[in-house]
Order: sequence, then structure tokens, then C-alpha cells
Amino acid sequence: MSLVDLKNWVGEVASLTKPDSVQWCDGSANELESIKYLLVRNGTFIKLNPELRPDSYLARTDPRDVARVEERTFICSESEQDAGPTNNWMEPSVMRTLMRESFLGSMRGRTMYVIPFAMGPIGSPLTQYGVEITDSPYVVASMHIMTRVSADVLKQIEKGAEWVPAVHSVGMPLIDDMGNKTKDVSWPCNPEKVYVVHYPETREIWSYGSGYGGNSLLGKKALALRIGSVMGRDQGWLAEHMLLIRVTSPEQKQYHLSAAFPSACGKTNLAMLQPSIPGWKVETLGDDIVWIRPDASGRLRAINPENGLFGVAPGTSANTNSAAIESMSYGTIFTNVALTKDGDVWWEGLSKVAPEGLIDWKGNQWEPDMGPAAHPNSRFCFPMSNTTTLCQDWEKPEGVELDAILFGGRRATNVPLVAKSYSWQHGVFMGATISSEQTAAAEGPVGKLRRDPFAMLPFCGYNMADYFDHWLSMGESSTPEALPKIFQVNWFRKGAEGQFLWPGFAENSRVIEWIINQLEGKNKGVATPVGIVPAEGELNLFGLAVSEQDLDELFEIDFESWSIEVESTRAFFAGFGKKLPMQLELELSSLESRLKGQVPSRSV
Ligand code: OXD
Ligand code: MN
Repeated sequence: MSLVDLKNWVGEVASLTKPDSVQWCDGSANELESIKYLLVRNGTFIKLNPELRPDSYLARTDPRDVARVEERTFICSESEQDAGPTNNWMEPSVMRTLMRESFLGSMRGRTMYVIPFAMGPIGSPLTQYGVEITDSPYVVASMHIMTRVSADVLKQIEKGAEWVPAVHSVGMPLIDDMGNKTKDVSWPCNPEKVYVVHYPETREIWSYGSGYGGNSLLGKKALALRIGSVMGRDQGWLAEHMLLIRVTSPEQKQYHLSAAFPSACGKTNLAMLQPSIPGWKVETLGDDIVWIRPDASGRLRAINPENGLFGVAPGTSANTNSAAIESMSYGTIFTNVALTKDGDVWWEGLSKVAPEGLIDWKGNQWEPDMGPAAHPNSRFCFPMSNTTTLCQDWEKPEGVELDAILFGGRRATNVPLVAKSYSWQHGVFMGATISSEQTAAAEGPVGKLRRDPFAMLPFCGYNMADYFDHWLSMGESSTPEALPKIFQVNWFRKGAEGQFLWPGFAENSRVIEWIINQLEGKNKGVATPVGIVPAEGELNLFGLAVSEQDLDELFEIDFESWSIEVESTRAFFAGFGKKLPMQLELELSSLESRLKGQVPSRSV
């Protein structure tokens, strides 16, 4: 679609939504300043104390608009089968009628912003372009951080670059059909009528009723993952819910690792890891989304298409992620955290004791018996350039070569601390069978175990069984030597008393060290039914107080509970019917026979 198409489309959306005015964004610092000024004037932003936290703001959402709404997220492919059993689907023509009705006059009394943005460095062959239309200045300010908003995107479109049209409205017009005016509120939304809609064939996005980031910053989950995964299927690449890091060993050798964990399971912490073991260094390339493409030599190359971090605040502290704490010391937008007496922010886990005189995320004077002061899914949002652990090559247009891929989840039982897959196919099986205890990142019961294949359950824009197949085909198109090796990790295993068996955070560098030693062939590991785990003495435990018993439990593979896990995987796979790739069934049978067979289990 050309620049003329873009201008026509903007005109069409304006005549449907009927805003008071249309403003084209250019991504400049002045534009951001005036949007922030407007947000403070509207009461959406509270300016934090500039002496404590310069150029930073707090936004409080409507308490009904605090997370991604998966049951209102739709993949409207032409055929229902293409959306698959894990997505909500509606006939595209029916949804288009519904969207037209919803968006009709939805921006009355508001400004309609047109945001040209790039996912990836402008001009890079791996980059995708988009244009988001929104009536939310909060979205404009956040898109400035999370994507590259720039008039240069229009130049790329003029030169013929493809772009994804994305329309967003908070769904709360200020003037009704009769011409009556209503007063605006600090967080306009329409929570009873949320729709986050994707049309994969025409690569369009329409989002209505929610201002919360995951539903409204359409470059992120909607373009970079849902539409991105469809583009990847069609063009031979992968759009993944992963972090991306560079690890430098004491020998100064560099490795690049990506890792997929479900939402709010520690991707940002691993992305900014400060190793506890001497001589090792970790640098950040991305914390949430990675696009992976094979190069001419069959190596997989990865880029982070985002420009910022939108991380979960609770639990983040100088102990758990000191780099994140330093990186958000200025130029950060916080959403739904608590406000301190002196105009700074606070959340559960930032310090052991809550400061006195907090105002909670709903704007009320807070008392400890009132539940959390910050919403469990409250967020910080800062540009990649703030990141103190930023890797200088993070914007390299050709991306970095991937050496290892990690899959993880939040599992109190069964899954060992680390296991290496036996092959690419076995690694794909590990990704396809990720399950995790649910977090507050999405609406739904926290703690319930759910399958989240490749951590992509809410983000895969097509049939998940075809997506598994696409992963398998990526392996077939290269050689085992050129492909990254796949590992499964679990920092969250608990002992009989409900205590975490592994300290996690900075100590996870010990697991990374073992992984890299595996890549280098420096350690042999022990074959177990679920994969290769560290042999006795291979995991560097120097200076760490983990008891022998806890270590045994961390790697225990209990036949009974794994048999239940196998049955649950079988039932999960059955949901994909005939579309499930036969290689995954084979992997399940192999796991079953390894469990029944005599493969030695690890002794620590
Ligand atoms: C996120 C999520 O916001 O995964 O990154 O929910
Ligand atoms: Mn995420």
C-alpha cells in the first residue's frame, strides 16, 4: 500500500470515527513534550518529583482496564481452521460490520492521532512498518518509547515499503449522536465492549475499548507477534515472545541466547541479568519480542523489533533486577503503581517495608490491609536507550547469530532446573509443551496451570499446529551444526514445604554457564528421559548455599508424576486433531518410552 493509500485510509477512518481534528505524529521530542503536557492537564499523567525521578510520570487506569483481555482478542482469518483451536475467531465480514458499528463516531470530541512507526531500525531489511491511528494521547506517548515513531517511516512507505494499518479507539466519544457533550475522564475506556481484532490475510488490526498497553500499543503484541507470526509463516521466519541477550564468557567469547517464557515469568530479569559468577557478562538486546530469520549460511539471526521495555513492576527491586531499577531512574512512564508522599513510585517487592503515606494505584490513601498498593500487573515503560546493560549491537540491521534458545515456565513440580534437548525436533516438542502457572499479565485466575506453547498462546496469529510445523520446518531447512541448541529451564520448582529450590535471579548465570559449556562440548551432562541435565559437579555451585537434597529435588524425574504429565500432553495435543505434526506425536512416544525404559537418571 502506497502513501496515497495511506492518506486515503486515514481519511476513511476519520470519516468513520468523526474526530474533532487529525494530528500526524512525527516522533519529535517537541511532539512528545506537548503530549506529556496534555496528559498532565487531562489528569491522565501525574508528574513525579523531578528531583527524585526526572521526566517521569504515573498513569492510573480505570480499575476495569488493567490487563490484556484474551477472551476479547480475535484472529479473524477467512477460515476458522486457520485461527485454530487456541484463538477466538469470528467470520471476518461479521467482525467488520461489528467494528464499523463500534468505531462509528467513536472519536467524536477527540483528536485522532496518526502514528507512523517502525518495528526494527528504519531501513533494516528485517524491519516492518506500521501506522497506528488512535484517540489516546497515552498511546502516543507510549508508542514514542516502545517503537520508532518517525516521519522517515512515511519516506519508506513512499519508496514502496509494506505497512500494517492499525486502528485504536478508547471507545468513549465525548459527543453523543444527539450532539450532547460529556466531560472527559482521566482514563477513558469502554471495558464492557473491548475488541482486539486481527485480520491475518489483509494484515490489519482494529482495537476498541481498552487503553491498557497490551491492548492498545499495537506495534507490540498485535503487529510484532500476532500479525508478525503470520508474516513469518508466509516468508520463512519466526516472530517470537522471547528475550534476547549477549553472554560474554571469561574467555571473552560471545554467545547470543533467546528465551521464551510466558508473560510475567521473568523475561525482563533474565534480559538484564547481572551474573553472580565472576568473569561472565550479560548484555541486553531485548526483553519481550524477537524476530528470527535464517541467513544464507543457515544460521538463525535475531533482532528485537521494539524500542523500549514495558515490564511488570511488582517484584522488581535492587535485589532482583538492579539494572532495571537504574534504567528507570528517569524518563519512565509508570502505570498503576503506588505514589509515595514525596512524589515517587512504589510497588510490592521494591522494598521490604512499604513507605508510609502511600496512595494506591486507584488513587486512594493506602493501608496495608487494603490489598496490594500497586496493581499486580502494574508496569514501567522506558526506552531501550535507558537500559544500563544495553548491548551496543542491539540495532545491528542484520541481527545477531543465535547460539541457544531457552524455553521456560513457572512450574512448581516436574520440570528440572535445566535440560538440553536431544535434537531440534525434541526442542520444538519442549517449546510446544510449555505449561506455566498463570500470572496477572492477563485476565484470569492467577496460579492455575495452563499450557502456553512457546509462550505464544495469546500471541500466535494462526493455527498453533501449523505454527509447530513452521518451527519444525525451520530445523529442516538448516543443518544441526548451524542451528541453535534448544534447552528447557525452570527457575520456579518448589520443595515439599512449598519453598523455592533454586535462588534464581543473578544465580541463573550458573545455569547459563552450564548451557554454554554444553555448546562448547566442555561438559557431557547426563541423559535423562526429559533431556540432558548437568552431571555431578558440572553445575557451578561455588559459594552457593543449596543443599544436596534441594539439588536432588531440582532434578528429580518422578515416574508417576511424569506419566500424568505425558497423559496431559496427549490430551493437549489431541485438541489440534489431525493438524498436529506427527513429529510431535513421535517425540511424545519417545519420551514415554524413555520414561519406561532404563535410561539412567541423574545423580548429583
Ligand atoms: C507483556 C505480556 O506485556 O506478555 O509483555 O503480557
Ligand atoms: Mn510479553
